[in-house]
Amino acid sequence: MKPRLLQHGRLPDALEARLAAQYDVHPFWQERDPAAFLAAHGHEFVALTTRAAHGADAGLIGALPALRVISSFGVGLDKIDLEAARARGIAVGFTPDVLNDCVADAAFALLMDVARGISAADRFVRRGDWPRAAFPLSTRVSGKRLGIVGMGRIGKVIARRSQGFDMEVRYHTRGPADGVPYAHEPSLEALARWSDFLVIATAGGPQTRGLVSASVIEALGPQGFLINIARGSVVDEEALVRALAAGRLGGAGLDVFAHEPEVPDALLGLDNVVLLPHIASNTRETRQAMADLVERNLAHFFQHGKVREAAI
Ligand code: 8YV
Repeated sequence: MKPRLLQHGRLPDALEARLAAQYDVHPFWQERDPAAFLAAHGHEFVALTTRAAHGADAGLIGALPALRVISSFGVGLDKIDLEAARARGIAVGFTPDVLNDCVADAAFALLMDVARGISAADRFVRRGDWPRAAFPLSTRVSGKRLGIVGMGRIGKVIARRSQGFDMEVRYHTRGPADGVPYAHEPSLEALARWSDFLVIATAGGPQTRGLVSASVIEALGPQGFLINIARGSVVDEEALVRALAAGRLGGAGLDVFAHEPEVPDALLGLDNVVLLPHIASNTRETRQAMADLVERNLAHFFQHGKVREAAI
């Protein structure tokens, strides 16, 4: 008999087909009354798939008393209640590392775009403004100072990318990271003051909520640029919008927002902001690798009792 698997949120089509061949999958995202479904059928499921955007909260985990394994499509764990899983001995698999390159590339795409005005210049050409006016001067990237918030898997790749642009790197984490050749800055505000570009590459969740506060944004200042490929929750979004609108921050490149898919209206008219719909890992190659790992984590669990890439 195939293990019964609850699918929380859509997954890439090919992965859904592969999972359906191996597991007795129920598409939970189609349920009109999820609570009633869980009350009647929650006890049937031994496996759960989810994605970073949906996670698995204590309520869902609690409604699945036979659950043994969660396999999440994504590296972010901020929406999975790891404590609830740990307390029940539920294995949690996720997809780290395979997305580092594409997320770091996206951070650099945003950085280059917002500094050089690439998207704004594209709009300028399309509007037919070129024959009538000169495009305003932009900001040099090469040789500048790059501050990185978080020096995990993705932060390290962003730092490596920056070496091709002869940038000086410093980073902020709670304590210095092992084996990292860049200067550690214990104060995030001091790092922001020093930085030309501040890139957020730290995990979301309660520990980092609002870490990039109004005073950090002020410290980055009117010549500084903020890049966020992590989670919207890490930034005080209202303070960010106010600073951008008032010219107290040079610009921002954002892949993530506090209330996705909502983007603050005030940002839509600003030319010093580049806005992406949370696509940093969204390449065919990386999504394939993530899908493979979601499948492999489950297969490994059912063969060996533990997932390949364990979050806890
Ligand atoms: C994806 C992400 O967009 O991995 C993450 O944590 O935020 C992105 O890679 C997401 O996982 C898809 O839900």
